[in-house]
Amino acid sequence: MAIRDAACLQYALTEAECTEFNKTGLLMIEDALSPEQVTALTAATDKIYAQQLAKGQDPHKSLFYPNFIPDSPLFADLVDYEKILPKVWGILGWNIYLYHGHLIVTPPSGQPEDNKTFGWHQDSGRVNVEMESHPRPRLSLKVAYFLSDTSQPGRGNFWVVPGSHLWDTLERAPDSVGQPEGAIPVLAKPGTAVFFDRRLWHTASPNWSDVTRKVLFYGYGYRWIRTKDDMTVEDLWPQSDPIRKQMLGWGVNCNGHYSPTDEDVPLRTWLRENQPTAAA
Ligand SMILES: O=C(O)CCC(=O)C(=O)O
Repeated sequence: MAIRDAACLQYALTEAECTEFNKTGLLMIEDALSPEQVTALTAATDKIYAQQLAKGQDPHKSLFYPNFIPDSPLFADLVDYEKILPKVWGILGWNIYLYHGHLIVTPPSGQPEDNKTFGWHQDSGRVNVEMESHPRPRLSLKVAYFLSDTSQPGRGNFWVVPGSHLWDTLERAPDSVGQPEGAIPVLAKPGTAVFFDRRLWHTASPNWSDVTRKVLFYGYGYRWIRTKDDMTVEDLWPQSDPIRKQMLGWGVNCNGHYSPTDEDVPLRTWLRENQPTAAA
């Protein structure tokens, strides 16, 4: 369900959630998706995966599939999902949109378990080099919806170093063996939404199990940040309500990304009426 009336504020970011996210760079919301939603989203994901396999995708390698929102109305419905978007604006404020989205399917690797260092990184590439400040600015976050069961390690889990969002560098284990100190696998059941700060040092990991991992990633950032994939979502604008349209990157003109008018940011108008403390 999209953002319509104040009922969605039952899912507003709580003080405890805010403290947790600020402290660790991470927030897990279990059962954000119902089992029925997980089943339907999994079917939509499987359809894309089958198409990509038919096009030559290696069945033992991860499928990284950006710009997936236009592929199914079910994916578009999560852009302004009432259980999640209130927490996103609780963290970032109202001048936001979906700057990036990708779907990842991680099949069993078919390889024996090893102890090689994973691909640790912060999000946003050159932003981390070219922006002067310490700690780095938050700018964006991702919400990862887990469709498959990664509640046990070894299933291609998302890994993080909690609290590392305030670090500019990550000390890696020597000789590319082992994981950095403090690193943990995120143990997420199907239906869990995992929020992570873009600065949090994180990584994917190999899937040594026989359970194919499926995750949907939604990246929210300020409206003055450029899209990070093609985001060909313009065709969805006409049938979207104003807040979803804002999330899908609509705006009056370029200046409105920096100095938004009320028309640019219907979310601010909605907040003025329904959650004035968040409208500032
Ligand atoms: O696939 C994963 O678990 C990690 C995804 C990731 O690194 C990202 O979305 O930035």
